[in-house]
Amino acid sequence: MLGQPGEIEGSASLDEHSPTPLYLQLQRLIQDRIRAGELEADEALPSERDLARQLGISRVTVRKALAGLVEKGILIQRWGSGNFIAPSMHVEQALSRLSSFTDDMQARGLTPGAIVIERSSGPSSPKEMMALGLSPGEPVSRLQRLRLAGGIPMAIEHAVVPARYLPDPDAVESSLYAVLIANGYAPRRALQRLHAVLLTGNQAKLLQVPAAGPGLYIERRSFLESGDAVEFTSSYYRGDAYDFVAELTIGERDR
Ligand code: 16G
Repeated sequence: MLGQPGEIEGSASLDEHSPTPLYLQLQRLIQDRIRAGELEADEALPSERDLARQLGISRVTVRKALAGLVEKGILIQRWGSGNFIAPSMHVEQALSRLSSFTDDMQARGLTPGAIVIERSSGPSSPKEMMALGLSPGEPVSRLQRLRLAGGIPMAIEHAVVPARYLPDPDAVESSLYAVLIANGYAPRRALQRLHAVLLTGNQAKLLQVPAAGPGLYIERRSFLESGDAVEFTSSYYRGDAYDFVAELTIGERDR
């Protein structure tokens, strides 16, 4: 295993004839091992020199791969003792700031990502209609995505947007907010509520955490400057990934 200097299973999976550069292949190999639970938080990686020797690649390539993973927050470098698997994906989000997933991750130096699970459009359901304050049957666009930070799944998000603000859910390639802003419909204010849940088997599988593990359910309703609702998003976050931080100030009355 990668964590045991001297033996690396899967060294055969680096293919020097592949069009994918070797450093990217090595990054994937390490990330796959983390996902599979074969490399655990705080586990040390073999030294650069050992990895290079065992995989039959140059130290420069190994260094480039590891530096990329450090940048993504997947590995941490401890001065003088080498590279370790980062303790866990732990991200703080200020509860009082209206930001997108993409902004939040970029602000932490993590690469945001999204895997689309489902896109659809059609007349709003009664629940969507109520949440967005729409007239009966008014069309909506829906987008269900697995959100990733540095390749690690963080949340499953289900966004519903009135079709007049997002006529085509296919228009969202990476950031929903970027598309809304580009269309002139920037979310200005949001109401958010959250509570703890136990993740279902399917959710846990997507988030790559143990089944029935803890999760956070978060609902966000965002509004335009005009006061009209622009999104209703319900999300399931991995319980170990996010810290929501709220700043509290004393009320006028109590001063
Ligand atoms: C955040 C929002 C979500 C919004 C998404 C847009 C929470 C709990 N939710 O994940 O409501 O739709 O950002 O992100 O923070 P995007 O612009 O990267 O697609």
